[in-house]
Amino acid sequence: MDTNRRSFLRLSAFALPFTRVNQLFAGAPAPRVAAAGPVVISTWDSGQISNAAAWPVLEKGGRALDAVEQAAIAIENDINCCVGLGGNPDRDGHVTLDACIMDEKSNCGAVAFLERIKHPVSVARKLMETTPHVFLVGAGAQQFALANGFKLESGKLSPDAAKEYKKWLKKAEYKPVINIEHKQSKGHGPFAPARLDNGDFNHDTMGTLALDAQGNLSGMCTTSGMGFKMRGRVGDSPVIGAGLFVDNEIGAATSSGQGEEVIRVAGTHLVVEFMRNGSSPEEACKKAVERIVKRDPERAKTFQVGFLAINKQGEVGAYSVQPGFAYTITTGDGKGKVVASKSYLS
Ligand code: SD4
Repeated sequence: MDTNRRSFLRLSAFALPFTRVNQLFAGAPAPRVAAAGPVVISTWDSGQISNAAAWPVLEKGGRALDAVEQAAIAIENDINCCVGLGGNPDRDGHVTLDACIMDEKSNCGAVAFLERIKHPVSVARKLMETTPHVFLVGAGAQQFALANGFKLESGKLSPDAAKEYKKWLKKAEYKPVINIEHKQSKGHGPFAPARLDNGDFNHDTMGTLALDAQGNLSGMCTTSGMGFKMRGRVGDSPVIGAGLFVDNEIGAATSSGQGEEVIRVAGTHLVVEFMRNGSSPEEACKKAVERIVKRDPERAKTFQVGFLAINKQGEVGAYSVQPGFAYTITTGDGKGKVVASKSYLS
């Protein structure tokens, strides 16, 4: 099995190849849940790890905000290609993390281009709760984290990431050269490839949305971003309105995939606005995907974007550009169930 596969596939009793998961749940109706009960949803099948950490908080009547933070911490602790310090590095060999969090009062916090700090989501929450600001990046974000007691980690790549980086360096022939961007206008050259060598799309960001027993919504999004990205590149994940948006009157949305495409349309804000205008979560995600595809239908064949949403009634839905996107829902019995998303392309 390729080292980039989500690590839960290696660890979990649910260890099914992803295509099998698709087959199992393909065509399953979008689950609807009672407004009174808590529910948590996370992107991808690896959302089982996040939901399992969020559920105990919700089950005890805890706050959605605490639940989504626990969801993030669990996946940031896991060694996988795409979230946390074990993820794939940028093209210069450094892992840089992006994360954000948003609560039921539209408080939000975000960090981006953060290095050597294990839990960017908790730094984002600290920023939200203790400062007047919502977004810190790079050295400033790290300085803030250290000043607040977060530990500086070694910066060493995980064995999987080191191996993948070595492979990528060979293929991309990447040598830091001034203005290399202009010299490589065709293909990816030294840039992040849309797909990894095993054919998987180059991303698996974790976005989690929760509705608690009090009927309040919160969300988070955490990622190491596109593997082998340009140094300093920030995607949609930490951008409020792109990778995550929560409006406690209406609903919440998160995204995974090619961040640049999501930022261009303020993707998750758009999904929530479609819900405000009467769309179900799935319809709202579909309309946002259509907005992205419309801009350049030919190019849309080359990338993946998936949206996941929940409304105030606890109904959930997803939609993606390409097949293969999935989400995990946990409610009622506390067991995470993986659901395949419908997609624009087949
Ligand atoms: C980004 N949306 O940085 C993220 C990519 C992703 O796992 O999904 N990463 O553009």
